[in-house]
Amino acid sequence: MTIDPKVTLTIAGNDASGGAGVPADLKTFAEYGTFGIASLTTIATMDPDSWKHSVHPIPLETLKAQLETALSVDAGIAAFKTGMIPSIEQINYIAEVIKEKDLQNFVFDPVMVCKGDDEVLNPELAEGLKNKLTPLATIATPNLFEAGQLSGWGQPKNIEDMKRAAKSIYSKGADNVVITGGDQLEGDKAIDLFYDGQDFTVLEAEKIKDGANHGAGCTFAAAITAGLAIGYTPLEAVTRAKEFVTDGIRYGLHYNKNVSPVYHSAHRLNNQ
Ligand code: PXL
Repeated sequence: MTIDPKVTLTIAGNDASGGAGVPADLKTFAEYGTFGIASLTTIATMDPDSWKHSVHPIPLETLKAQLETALSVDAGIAAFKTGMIPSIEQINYIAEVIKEKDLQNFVFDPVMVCKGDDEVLNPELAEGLKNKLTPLATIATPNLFEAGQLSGWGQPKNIEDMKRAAKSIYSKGADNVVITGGDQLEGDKAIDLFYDGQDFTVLEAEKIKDGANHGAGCTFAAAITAGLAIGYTPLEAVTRAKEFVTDGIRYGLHYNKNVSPVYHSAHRLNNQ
């Protein structure tokens, strides 16, 4: 038997609690049968009592060395994603590498804020994400807050607002946009909106009461990445990623009094 896995790469931060960031990405990549590689941008740690986040950026030179290693894989990178990026220098460098190496299938998760923490990335970084990485994205995956920042229209409150934001982000150069409303919009459905420049598709799932949603955004974007790597179309990748993350939220882990992350293996275990 020959097994010839597609290679997937994440350029993101380590969440020391294992639910979001690189741990979410690598576990999700493995669930899809892809061979995951990570280049770390930063490390996020959480105070056990207050769950206040601290970020510990990785030096630019160390990110460069990791990417050199990652990109030396003979099979090539079938698809990749970005997550938390702690500095404008790193954003600029990552954008340069994507262009120089002509990397394909880029899932751009414009991480600007962590759940459970009020600290939003500084405005300079939001501008960098908007101007340097959005134009390169195959699929951009902002949540409502991030869609408001990338579009400049403020946080969408309903599907019409989401459509306007998606069009704006598309016009900045992303080939496809999926805005994750998650459980934030009114009503009993968790709603995401996909836009490919022509058609809007509303994706619905049941809102899960008390669901474990820490890391849901990263996991969703990682599942889309792996889906593109194994040949799904953007809409197929997004649709299946929503099923994947919905099971992760439903069967998530009670980590401690502060946080409940999605369980990245739940979709497989629930469908065996
Ligand atoms: O969920 C956003 C996120 C992304 N990346 C890292 C994180 C978090 C939230 O905690 O720690 C590394």
